[in-house]
Amino acid sequence: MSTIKGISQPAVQHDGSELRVAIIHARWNKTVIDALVAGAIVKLKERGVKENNIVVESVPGSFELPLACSKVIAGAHIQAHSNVNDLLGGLNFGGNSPRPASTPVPPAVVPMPNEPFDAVIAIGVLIKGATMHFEYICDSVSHALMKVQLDTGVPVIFGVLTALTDDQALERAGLGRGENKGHNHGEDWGLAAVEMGCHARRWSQGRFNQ
Ligand code: DLZ
Repeated sequence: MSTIKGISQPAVQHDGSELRVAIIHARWNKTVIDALVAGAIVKLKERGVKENNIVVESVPGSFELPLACSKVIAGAHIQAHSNVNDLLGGLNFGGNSPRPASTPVPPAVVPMPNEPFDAVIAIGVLIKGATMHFEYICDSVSHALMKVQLDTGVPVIFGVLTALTDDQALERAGLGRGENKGHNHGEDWGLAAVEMGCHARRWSQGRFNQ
């Protein structure tokens, strides 16, 4: 039987080519995490996000995700306001004067993207165990991630699976062990990051759909 559940496609295909996105993932339940992170990256790139505008950081468990998202968002703002060229401006990498033969060729200065993040994807996999740990972490992490996005104004995509069994988690990463491989939700999170990143830029400029 078909289902009525699920997301409908946006009216336009969002262009991520100008966006900078961070993926922060936990390392608990790594098999599932790896598939979700890979799925998110595939869709970010498919929507045009450039490889050097995708930052991936890991933390031990899902409980650490909110603080990590908050710090990474704040760090990128500081990075954006410090001018890398100013820091290198005093250095002379050769100029016009001849270089002695013994002097090593200086490395090329690779421009680092130093823009704030347009969106952050927080990825974790919580699988219920025998104790109440699961309930406490699910509840606190989901509230805290919501708080981070409202406090910072940067979209935080909720990529935290809260599964009752291993199989539920595997199926939500497209790794189902039965006939039903399931769907990789990481892909949806990548698309959501591009869509929300584009919306947030537009809305913050006071531009709205007619
Ligand atoms: C402790 C714990 C447990 C029991 N289960 C999970 C889990 O299923 N998924 C996950 O991401 N993290 C788990 N953790 C670790 C906590 O999130 C956290 O890293 C530790 O309690 C240290 O703060």
